[in-house]
Amino acid sequence: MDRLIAIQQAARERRKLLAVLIDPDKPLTHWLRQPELLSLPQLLLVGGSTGTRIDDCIRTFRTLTTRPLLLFPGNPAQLSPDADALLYLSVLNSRNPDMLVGLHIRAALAVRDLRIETIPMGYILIDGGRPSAAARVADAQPLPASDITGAVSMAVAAQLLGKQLVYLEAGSGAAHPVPADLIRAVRSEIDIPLLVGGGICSPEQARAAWDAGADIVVIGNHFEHSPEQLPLFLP
Ligand code: 1GP
Repeated sequence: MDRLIAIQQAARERRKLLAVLIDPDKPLTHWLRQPELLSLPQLLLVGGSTGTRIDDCIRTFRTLTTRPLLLFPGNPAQLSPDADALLYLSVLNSRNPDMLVGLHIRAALAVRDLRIETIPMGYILIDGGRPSAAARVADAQPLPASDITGAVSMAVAAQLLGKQLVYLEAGSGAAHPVPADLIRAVRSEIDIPLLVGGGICSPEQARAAWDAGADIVVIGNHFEHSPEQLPLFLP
């Protein structure tokens, strides 16, 4: 099934989704020990700021779950033909043109030849209260969490540029998740589905993001330490 259509349909029907982020460079044994947990979130994102062992990771998780596996690459080495789709993301507040379009051009033929669904996504870094690997790797200056106009402008620009998703990212392990007022303002100005992640480590924080208008909440770190809590976070 077309993953983007499924996400758009869920957003239209106001069905909230949980995505678990799997970083191939981190220990994955907790998932191997309890693979049944992987059937609980609606989506699995695979990638990280620096990781390279994507192919093996996708193949392993393919044997553990039937859930869609979406590539969430930090660099063009993080591609795999065995994924269900690729989030072809541009870091909109990067100062490095490579992160906006340069890497995409260099990887374009390889991406086309993967023959998997490719979903253009605007990725917006919001200050989460501590330096993030995503901001470092992307050479981006995260927007202050109070800069609602800036975030709305970036998200609307993403939509006008033809992106199909917008991701508000506070950074993995953020001290503060993206605030609800910022999510709400962005949600009210765009029509495309909205992902929110970074620093979400309680069911209440996940609920607050969904209630503010996130269609998909993305959680990585917390489930690396406490995968057994996954059932508590379901939308
Ligand atoms: C990072 O938004 C994701 O790209 C998830 O962040 O690891 O803090 O949950 P956490």
